[in-house]
Formats: sequence, C-alpha cells, structure tokens
Amino acid sequence: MTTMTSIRNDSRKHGTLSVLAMFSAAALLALSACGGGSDKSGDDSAGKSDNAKSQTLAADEWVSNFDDFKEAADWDTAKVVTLDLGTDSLKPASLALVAGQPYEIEISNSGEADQGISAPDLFRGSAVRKTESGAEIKLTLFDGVYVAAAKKVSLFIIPVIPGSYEMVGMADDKPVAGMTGTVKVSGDVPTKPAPKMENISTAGVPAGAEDLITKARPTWDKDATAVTITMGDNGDAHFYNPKNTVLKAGVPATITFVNKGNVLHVYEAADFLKTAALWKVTGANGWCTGGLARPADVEAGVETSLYVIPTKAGSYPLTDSTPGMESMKATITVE
Ligand SMILES: [Cu+2]
Repeated sequence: MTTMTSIRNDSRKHGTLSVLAMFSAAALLALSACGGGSDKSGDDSAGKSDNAKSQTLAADEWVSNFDDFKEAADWDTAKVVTLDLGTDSLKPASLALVAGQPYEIEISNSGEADQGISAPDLFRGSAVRKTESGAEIKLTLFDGVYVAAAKKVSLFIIPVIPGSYEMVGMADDKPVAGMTGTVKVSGDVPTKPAPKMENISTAGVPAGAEDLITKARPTWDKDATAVTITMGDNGDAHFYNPKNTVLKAGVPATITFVNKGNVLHVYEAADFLKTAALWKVTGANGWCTGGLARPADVEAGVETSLYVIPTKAGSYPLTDSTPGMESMKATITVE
C-alpha cells in the first residue's frame, strides 16, 4: 500500500486531513453528492440522485473539503452572530444563516454553570474552521461546543448545506429540558468551491471511539495519565519539552500543551490523533467535544488540553512544520 502511505505522509505535511480527504472525494465523486457540476463524473446512474442529495444533508454525510471553504472565504467579511446560553434557554432560539457565508458565532454563557450546545448535524453540513475558546480548537466532525460560566467562545463556520438544524442545550453532558433551538440555513449550495460530500466513516475517527469515551468519562480524572508538553523558544531554537511522551494504549490521557515561549507554536500529531478516541479539547473559556483533533495554534502564554484514549501502540511524530520551526520535533510513544 505504497500509495496510501504517500498520501498519508502528504496530508501530514500539510497539517490537515484535506489532502487525504480530497483523494477519497475524487474516488467517491460518482457516488456522493457534489453540488452542481458533478455531471462530469460520467456515471449516469448516480447523476440524478446526486442532485437531490446536494440540496439536503443525507444521513452520515459530511462536507469533507471544509478546508477549501476556509481558504476561499474572506474572513474579514464574516458576519458576527450572537447566541447566549441562558438559564434553561437559548437566546435567540433560532438563528438564520445563509449557505456559503462565513460567520463568527459568538456563544456566551450567562448561566451559572458550564453549558454548551450540541449540533452535530449543523457541523456535518458546514465547513467549520475553528473555535476560539481561550485557545484555538480545530476539530473534524465534532458534536458540541461548551462555554464556561460567564465566558465566551467564538465558532468560525461556513454553513454549506441548506436546511433546518437542531441545537440542543447541554449541561453535565446531558440535554437540558426545553433548552433547544434551530439553525435555519437558507440559500443555495455554494458552487465555488462546491462541497464534496463523503460518508462520515472517511473522516478517520477511530472505530468505537464514542463507546470508549462514554465508558471512560465517569472516572477520567482518577484513571487518566496527565502529561504536559511545553512549547518554547529560545532565540532561534524552538522546542517541545519533553522530547518523548509515553502513553498507554487503552488508558485515558490528558495531554496539555503549554506555550511558555514568546511566539506562536503549533502541535501537529495527525498520525497519533487518528488512532486516539477524543473526548474533548479545552481552552480557558470552553471546549469542544468529539470527532478528530487537527493541528492547532497555541499562542504564547496559552494552554490547551486534549482528552484522548490512545488505541494503537506505536511511535508517533509531534512536529510544527511552520517555516523556522523545524527544530520542533518530538515523539508520542504509545505502549
Ligand atoms: Cu513552533
């Protein structure tokens, strides 16, 4: 499987899943909805249903080329929309968005406890760039955004597939009765770029991840290996400390990246993260749950924690491929 290996390496180099996703998308073009202009696939049998599918989000589909939307968008024109998590209510209970338009959804929590929203269908049908939760959090196919009491989290998102999507208010990992809302995405499916719809199984979330997390969550604090990886810079020398972090397969791990340096550093550990079940990634103001973690920026003075369960033994690279950061090389070893 030389081809697969080279694709994987390539995707790691670029720091995102997009290369891998695009290759798979090309192969699946004939089978999946791709918006307008997909006729050239030459597969007549798939043509008609493609069109219908491109108007609504089919079960188990997601916008796999989210990165194309992120790159094409002019984020200076992002519309700011606010959503408050109040006591037992979402304010407003309905958000009206337009497909293809970049948004910053500013989610505040005026309640007294930590709360969040779960909206996995909206996220599947959108290109989600990131959240800013007191740390940059980049997740693929995640399900929830949580905000600490009295804090704010920004969600940078481009809705892609029009439709009506449910938001469910969450506290203590449970839906809050009556705390529901709707995101109505109007307009047409964008064509530049056009969405590449894939089955969610192509996203690379390890099989059984959700069950592993559900079982581990109640006793996480007691069971988890807590490790801190410091990111630093000393003149031209940039580094992670320690050089090797050892985890155990099947044992929950809370990995905290702390940037004690003066400049922004990135964690890239795609090969490791593809084998890890993910509970959440946290910043000072909130966190996001589920899916697959992608490389993210950690600004000077910031810390972020990844709650994961490694599932596969191996030695995995941790790098920052930003030019000038070549000295940032470390290893995550799973025994
Ligand atoms: Cu760096």
